[in-house]
Amino acid sequence: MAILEAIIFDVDGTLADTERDGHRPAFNQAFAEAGLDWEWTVPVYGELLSTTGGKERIRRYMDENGLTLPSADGDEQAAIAALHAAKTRHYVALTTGKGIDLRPGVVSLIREAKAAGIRLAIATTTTPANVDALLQNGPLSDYKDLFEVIAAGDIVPAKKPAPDIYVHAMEQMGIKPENCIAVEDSSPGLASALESGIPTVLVTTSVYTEGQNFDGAALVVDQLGDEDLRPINRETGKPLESAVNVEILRSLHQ
Ligand code: XBP
Ligand code: MG
Repeated sequence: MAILEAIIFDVDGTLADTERDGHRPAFNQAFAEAGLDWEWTVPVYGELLSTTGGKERIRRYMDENGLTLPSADGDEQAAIAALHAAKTRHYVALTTGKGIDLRPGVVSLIREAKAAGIRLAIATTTTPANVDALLQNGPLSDYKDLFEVIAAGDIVPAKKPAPDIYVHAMEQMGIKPENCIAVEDSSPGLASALESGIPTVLVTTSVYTEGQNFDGAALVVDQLGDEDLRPINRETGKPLESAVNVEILRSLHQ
């Protein structure tokens, strides 16, 4: 029987609800700064989220709406990259300024797992600077000591739902998929983790992902929960006996 040795966490939607009030306004600020009249409303952004990665999302929006970006030398990909760099600047300012709270139960599960000798890593589509901005000032400000690998952004060319980011994280750790659990919030994230060979995926649904299909997940709950907020099992509609803890993860993994 495989032993649970590591937990690999997604970031956006999983550690914090960053999409609607973090990434989305940062994209809109970058568009306004560039003199574009593009506006990603809450529902429009929800549609666009099925394309992971900010540059890829901008490209999709342009293609679907017949839009172009002015570029000095005709290099549209460079123009997208520049627009996205501005978006990252706005996201970093937004998250390091007023900040975005981590979701309930995230800090306690990470600390409990670390104390139990379980290895921790991150596998995310988002830009590395965004992970730093989200975590550096909050209750996981020692995140560089907690997570032994932070696999993020363009380190792999194919983003979720491709398995590459999880494969990359596990290669860096020198660990086998059967010894890992992934924690995700979205169906592209679930697909990425399963396709990488990780058999056990816990899904904590987030603002934009509540209605998605999570076939193949070991457990789908609305949140990790804490003493006051028990997670609701989406399949049964009933609360778990406690917040998601290491004991629950070990039994899921078996
Ligand atoms: C997260 C994403 C990211 C962020 C923006 O997906 O799709 O693209 O929305 O990040 P996941 P960048 O949680 O599945 O990793 O703009 O930095 O690409
Ligand atoms: Mg996510």
